[in-house]
Amino acid sequence: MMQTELDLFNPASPAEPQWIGKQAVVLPGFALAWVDVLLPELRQIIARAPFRHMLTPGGLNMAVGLTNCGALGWISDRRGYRYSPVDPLSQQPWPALPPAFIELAALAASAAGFADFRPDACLINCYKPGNRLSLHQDRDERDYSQPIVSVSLGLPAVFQFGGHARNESTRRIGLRHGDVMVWGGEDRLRFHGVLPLKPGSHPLLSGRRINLTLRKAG
Ligand code: MD6
Ligand code: FE
Repeated sequence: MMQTELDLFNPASPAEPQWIGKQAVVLPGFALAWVDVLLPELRQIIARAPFRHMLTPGGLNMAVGLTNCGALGWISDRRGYRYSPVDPLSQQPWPALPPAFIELAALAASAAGFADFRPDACLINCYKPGNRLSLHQDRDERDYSQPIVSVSLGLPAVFQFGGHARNESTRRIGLRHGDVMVWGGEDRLRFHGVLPLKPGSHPLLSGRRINLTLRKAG
């Protein structure tokens, strides 16, 4: 079946919010003005809590590199998926959420109609060419009434946005450097994933895509 792809890659398309659900929106370029602040913060976080390939409960290493900042960090191992206040690699608390991450997330959430969003966790994913994220739901957080704010940096990716059952058809959404996606409410538990990253070179992040997802986990 043909799938329609939102044409966010077309530079001629307006940088206006693109609603992809009743309570899910892409804010093209929303984070561009923040990149100069976000990248140095990211470098410091990664120096203390490096990207690693976590083990799935099934015993496979995830292809996407992963780390966290904030009071809680999302982890996976043989025992399952959960949030932990401690980095299992260092046995230390995760690096703190930089104030700029919190401000950006709160501003984006309010632009999407979610007032007073205050994240306590930021999952940081690092994709290399060929890496994908299979369809999943985000359901390890305590309060599904809180939205998720996702910030895309580096190489562009194609995001899959599905329904409330794994077998429902998915829509494809192009996400570029600086795009922010916010989703919550009735769209909060939709299945979603990322198609294999195409090779490329980004001026700031070279051959990588980094995605931040800011959540209220606890
Ligand atoms: C990614 N994002 O874009 C992976 N989950 O690399 C997610 O899995 C995600 O972007 C929930 C809400 C927004 C997201
Ligand atoms: Fe997710």
